Amino acid sequence: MNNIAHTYVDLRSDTVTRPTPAMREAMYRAEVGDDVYGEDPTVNRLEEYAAHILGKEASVFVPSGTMANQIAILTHTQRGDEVFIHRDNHIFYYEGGAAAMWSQATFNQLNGPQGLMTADELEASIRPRNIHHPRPRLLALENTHNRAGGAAISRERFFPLVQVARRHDLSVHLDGARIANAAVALNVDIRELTQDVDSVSMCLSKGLGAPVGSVVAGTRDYIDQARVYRKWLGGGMRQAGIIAAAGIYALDKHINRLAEDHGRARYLAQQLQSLGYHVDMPLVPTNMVMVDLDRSADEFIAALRTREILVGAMGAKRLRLVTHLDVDDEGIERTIAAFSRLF
Ligand code: TLP
Repeated sequence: MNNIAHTYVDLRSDTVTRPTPAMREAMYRAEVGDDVYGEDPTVNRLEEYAAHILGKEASVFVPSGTMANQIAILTHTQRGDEVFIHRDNHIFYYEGGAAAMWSQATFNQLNGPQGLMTADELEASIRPRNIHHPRPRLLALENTHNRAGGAAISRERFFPLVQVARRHDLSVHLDGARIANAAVALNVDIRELTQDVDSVSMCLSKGLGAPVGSVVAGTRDYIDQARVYRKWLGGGMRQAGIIAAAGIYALDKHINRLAEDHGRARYLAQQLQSLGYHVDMPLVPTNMVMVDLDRSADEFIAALRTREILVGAMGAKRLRLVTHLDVDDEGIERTIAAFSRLF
């Protein structure tokens, strides 16, 4: 496994990207201070820059996307409050039940195609204020939607949900781990996709290529409170400018290039389809390709691994392939060749 990064085509996730030489140079040169005292100039710069990109007053730098989402929920809710969420959202599906431990919110799981519940279902699930019901408090959205195949969701499509939330006095949190992918795929400014929500989390360590780090953004008051929860969770990171510098570099240089990853994913999807594979394409795809098999995903993954291609499972018979900074055209061709031998 030692040489995986160099010899394998690693399509398991865009989290596997390694910092480029230029990003490492920016990290090497970063000015640092103690961020828990608010004195790390590079972290402060990243937080201002990320807030600007996300169209919010302020943001806070945190170690991971999971911590970003958990802090966001903690900041919006009181114990027992109700969070309306699609059952396939990362916060519900992949965060180890963390909200049950930290915010102790109640999760009302909704369904609907492409990672979105319908406005009617949301409306119908919000119960009147009554001693028997939890306090309806938060709507949680995700864009791009991971389990829905990396679907980019346009404002037009999620706005009806925000309208329902507003009518019922719910706040709205957006898990925007890959919001930059969504904006690039939809050809809109990131702010068009964040302007309607109260808080947004964004990962620097996925397609954007930083080694670690996420941000949560919102109003200044909201972020002041989020900083308290970051400390509670042990997310205060001291001389974090070293990694914040990578985040600044990523925001500067790696947003527009996401279009390349999307192009490679599209090409890969087309080639796999023409080999006879069933590829599940969302309405607006980004950097993910979901392949539905008629056999066990685990066995298929093991066979691909012997050909030095790494992919992930998204279900018993479903594969996920994710393109990113460290996968080039040659890697895509090697992947197609490996799939052609396994059909
Ligand atoms: N997702 C990972 C796995 O956890 C599934 C991946 O490989 O895609 N929100 C979304 C939408 C995510 O996809 C992820 C990571 C997170 C949050 C959490 O980020 P981290 O891994 O930094 O805690």
